[in-house]
Amino acid sequence: MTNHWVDIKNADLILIMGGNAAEAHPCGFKWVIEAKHHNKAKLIVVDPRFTRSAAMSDYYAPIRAGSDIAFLGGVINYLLSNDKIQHEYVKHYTNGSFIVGEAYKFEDGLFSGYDAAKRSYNNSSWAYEMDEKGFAKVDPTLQHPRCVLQLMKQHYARYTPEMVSTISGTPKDKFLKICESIAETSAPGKVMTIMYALGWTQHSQGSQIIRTGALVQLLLGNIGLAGGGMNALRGHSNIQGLTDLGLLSTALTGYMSLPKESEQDLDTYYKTRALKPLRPNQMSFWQNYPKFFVSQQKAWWGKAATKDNDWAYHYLPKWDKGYDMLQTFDLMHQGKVNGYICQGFNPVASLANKTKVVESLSKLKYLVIIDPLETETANFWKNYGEYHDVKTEEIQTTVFRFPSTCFAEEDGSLTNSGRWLQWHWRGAEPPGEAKQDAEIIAELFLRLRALYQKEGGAFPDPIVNLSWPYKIPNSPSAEELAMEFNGKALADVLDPKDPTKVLAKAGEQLSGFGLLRDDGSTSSGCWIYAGAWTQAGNQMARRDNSDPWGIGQTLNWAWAWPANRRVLYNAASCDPSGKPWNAKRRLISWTGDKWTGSDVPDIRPDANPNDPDAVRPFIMTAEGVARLFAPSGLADGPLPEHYEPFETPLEVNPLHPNNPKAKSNPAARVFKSDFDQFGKPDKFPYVATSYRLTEHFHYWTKHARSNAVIQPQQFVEIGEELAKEKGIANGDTVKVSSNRGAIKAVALVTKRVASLDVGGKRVHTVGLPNHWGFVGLARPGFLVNTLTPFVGDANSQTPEVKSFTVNIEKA
Ligand SMILES: Nc1nc2c(c(=O)[nH]1)N[C@H]1C(S)=C(S)[C@@H](COP(=O)(O)OP(=O)(O)OC[C@H]3O[C@@H](n4cnc5c(=O)[nH]c(N)nc54)[C@H](O)[C@@H]3O)O[C@H]1N2
Ligand SMILES: Nc1nc2c(c(=O)[nH]1)N[C@H]1C(S)=C(S)[C@@H](COP(=O)(O)OP(=O)(O)OC[C@H]3O[C@@H](n4cnc5c(=O)[nH]c(N)nc54)[C@H](O)[C@@H]3O)O[C@H]1N2
Ligand SMILES: [Mo]
Repeated sequence: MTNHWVDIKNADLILIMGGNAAEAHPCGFKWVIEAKHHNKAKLIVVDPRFTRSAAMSDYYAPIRAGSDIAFLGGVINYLLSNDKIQHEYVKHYTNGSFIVGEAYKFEDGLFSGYDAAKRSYNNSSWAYEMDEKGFAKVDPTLQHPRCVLQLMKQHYARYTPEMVSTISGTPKDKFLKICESIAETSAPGKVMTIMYALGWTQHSQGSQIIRTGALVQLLLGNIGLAGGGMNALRGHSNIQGLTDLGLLSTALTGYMSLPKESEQDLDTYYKTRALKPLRPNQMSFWQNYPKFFVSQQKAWWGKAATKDNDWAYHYLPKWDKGYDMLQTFDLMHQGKVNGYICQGFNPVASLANKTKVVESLSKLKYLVIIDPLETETANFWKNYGEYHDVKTEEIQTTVFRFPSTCFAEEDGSLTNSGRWLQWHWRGAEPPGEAKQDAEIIAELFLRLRALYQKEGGAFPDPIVNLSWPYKIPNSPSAEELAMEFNGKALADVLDPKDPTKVLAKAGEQLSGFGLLRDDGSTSSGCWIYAGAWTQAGNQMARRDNSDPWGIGQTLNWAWAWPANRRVLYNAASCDPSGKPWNAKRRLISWTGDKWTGSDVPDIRPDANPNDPDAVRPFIMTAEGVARLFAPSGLADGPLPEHYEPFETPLEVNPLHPNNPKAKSNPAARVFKSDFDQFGKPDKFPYVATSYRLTEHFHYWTKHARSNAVIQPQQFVEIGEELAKEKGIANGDTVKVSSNRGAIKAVALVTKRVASLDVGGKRVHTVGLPNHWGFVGLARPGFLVNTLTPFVGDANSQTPEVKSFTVNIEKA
């Protein structure tokens, strides 16, 4: 989230699209209700199904799964062609005025620089035009034909209301009604918030869908303001913490990234990360990258990370390809993986294309399961009749099971969607032989280290030199780990302006990332968490919910990264002179000599907005402003473009009917063996999507009797029109099949799933709740991921499980 849960109450308009907060985030959804009660806010929901969120909305529109870029691109076209943008904001706070080089082209559905053989882009032609001083050229009048705003106008002119309706199936009048409401928030004092989750992420173009939402918000001037923002509703209670701590295969902590294979030395690595400003006087905050990076290396390798060995840079693996789940299981499928440690993960149930996943696990020598529960993955080798028909005698994989605790049995902090780190205390002792995850990993590490110490091996240094400072080596405590993430001074940290002044004494916990240094004198396991556990103690355990400004800015409740800031880019909540766009929802303002207010300023506190070349609010970009057009950073284009899902009922992409290369995301990574696994519309004519129910949490709660009773077995939702066509009655058993497999379930015939007119066809949707399987107390059944395709988003590699195609028949 750019903002936070409580802040939703400040919105004038709430758009829930690509998520179903009432169902999947029922506790957070109460802030939507608060906004309606206290702020007369309106709620709009756009979803293929009339959901529990839709039931609370003021306006609902259906959409075909996988077509949100067409819808939102149409909103952009509406805003630009009806002059409903926040002019001052766009001019000063976005790159709308930046001039793009002559080499940039968009033709026939492809951006310049496409390499069809590699299915990837070389983005050099997307760069800005530069001046002699090395700054990007701008046209403050926004009239230059190659300035970003003009390029956008041209790009989205194709997204007419008719085209939107053709692609997404949303009736034109409903689409236009929503455009009108959204456009009202272009007034400087009005804000819309966007709440989204997996309905946007789980697509082959998921990152670009989210970007299109952000573009809408930037044109409206809705980012950085209370009640505004782009608000990703995160999933598992600590999935925000997972990404913060760099647990993705190409990430390091605090959104730093693993070196690539082409970056064999530290200087090359810094070159594309510690970027100089692209406009005069901007902060380009990532210039501090070396401070964060060296401090992380010191936390990981302590004394073994020295200036002479480039702070142990060579201990880090170089990224040849991402090892995301799709890649890892594809390698496993090719027989290239011996062992797999599966911690808190049930891929047989949750990953796409169950058959491929089970075949992959069958090729392992060993599989380690760390989980409090019995799972489909732990039992993948067992035959469960028609639900899971495997030949046990042919599977040679050894499965080790380590029972772990769950969150209620341990202390620690969880980071919520609003970036708040909240400390929690254990509610019970772990049962039986269960151990905490940290203890299990510590035991594994200590034994591996002993082996490397004894036997050497190809490259023992990163393992034998790993810093392991915990009091009880086989049981690091949550407190110790939290203090390590925060970071401490390894030598006295001096004030660069006055070296006689000591800002932190050697051995002290640091008060924030401003004290991190690139000379080895500080360590911090995760720079954005610096400030969470200072000399003053555990800031995450704070529980003072006083709200002096009355807008939910409870700065003494827990601790938010970065720097306890609650709303990111909050300097954009003021006009270019530093005055709030809306004084009633004041986050910060310029007092003449400093920034102050109800939040921690997201700008240098003394950065005068009235200076020529003033520091702009988007301090993380080298531009200082937000990017409507992204010259770099995205694999699949500088501006979002609609492409069809890899499985679609349409024969062509209506925007590019004559270019088959531009039918589906041309830069999405698809493995060769999966290409021919995609279904065609003649056999699989219906759009399928999968989703959650409040009554279950993924595949855990089918182990709990009460949940198993309230939602006992797999069902599929279909609309009345499709049911009639197929002769299916409510309660019938039906077979749903894709090109990868079939499941049986009970049909729920409902008015809530609409049939839509798409690309000249009548398109029906089949809705698949996720939660059942063949292990647990609920009625045993099939796994929905038997049906889903093995293809991921071009940037995040998130599998496309929200839009694929199936057939349905009475069983
Ligand atoms: N009770 C409960 N709560 C949970 C979970 C749970 O299992 N149970 N899981 C947690 C986790 S890990 C996560 S990630 C979150 C997920 O939170 P959400 O993303 O909100 O949950 P989903 O139900 O997966 O999907 C949301 C909606 O997206 C819609 N949708 C599908 N395709 C599209 C599309 O192309 N466009 C649009 N506009 N909408 C589409 C679906 O119809 C569905 O209503 O929930 C979390 N909360
Ligand atoms: N078709 C389809 N597939 C999907 C989705 C979808 O919408 N549609 N959603 C996707 C999403 S967003 C998600 S997050 C995934 C979820 O996929 P998974 O993460 O694989 O599934 P879960 O059942 O949430 O949890 C995995 C295991 O973690 C265990 N666990 C709980 N607490 C702890 C702990 O403290 N320590 C350890 N070691 N284990 C613990 C649980 O017992 C459970 O067995 O599914 C994805 N798959
Ligand atoms: Mo999730």
